[in-house]
Amino acid sequence: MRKAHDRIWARDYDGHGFPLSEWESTGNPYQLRKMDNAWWVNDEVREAVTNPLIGQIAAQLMDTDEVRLWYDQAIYKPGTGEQASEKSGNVGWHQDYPYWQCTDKTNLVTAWVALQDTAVANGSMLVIPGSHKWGLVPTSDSFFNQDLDALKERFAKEGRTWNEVPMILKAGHVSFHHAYTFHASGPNRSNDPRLSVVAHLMPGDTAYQNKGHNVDNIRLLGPRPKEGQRFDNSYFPKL
Ligand SMILES: O=C(O)CCC(=O)C(=O)O
Repeated sequence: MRKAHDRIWARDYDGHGFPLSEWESTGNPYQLRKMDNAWWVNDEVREAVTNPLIGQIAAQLMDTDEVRLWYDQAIYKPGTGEQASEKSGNVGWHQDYPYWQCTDKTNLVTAWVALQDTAVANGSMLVIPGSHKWGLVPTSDSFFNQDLDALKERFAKEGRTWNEVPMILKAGHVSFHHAYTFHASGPNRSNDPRLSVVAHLMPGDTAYQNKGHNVDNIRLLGPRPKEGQRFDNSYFPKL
């Protein structure tokens, strides 16, 4: 899987497809890299994000008997070494669901696969337990805002217990979070990149509903998606 990451960033793609968008270097070596729908161009990623065991666990969490892949991400958080003030690899406190308001379900889950032992020192994900019960919080589409303190100030309001828990994982472990769970990740202060592959998963009968915020995935339903149309074609494989 780590080699698969290398191949993705080197544009060494499997098959004859190509991704919705390719990774472009900004020239900043500390910048977070990610590719959505990496499974289109990489066999190892495809195998991981359509893994039946991950599907079985997600089915229990979502209380459904069928699970489909919504999309995946390959994420590369460069190591900053001693550059303590470096923030350009941060992922801001956010919820996933604001980005997915084109779906008629809200109980989607994400499986986050660690490709090395992962702890706070190398930029593990942080989560706020219980935040999945806060519902959709306005302006929480803040993945790309790298100021974690400012975001905490914005979201840690009265009545919301803000307890930051690091997801400490061994290589190959998988964590799961709900689409409303607040999560983020800080700097990777190690000398090695923090690699992960992420599967965003949905109940098998999830359909398009226009709630005012679309993602590129809508295009995968065809030129004129209709409300109620299920995300059940080959872009959304069953686990
Ligand atoms: O990898 C990270 O630090 C954040 C990942 C994330 O936002 C997600 O899996 O939903």
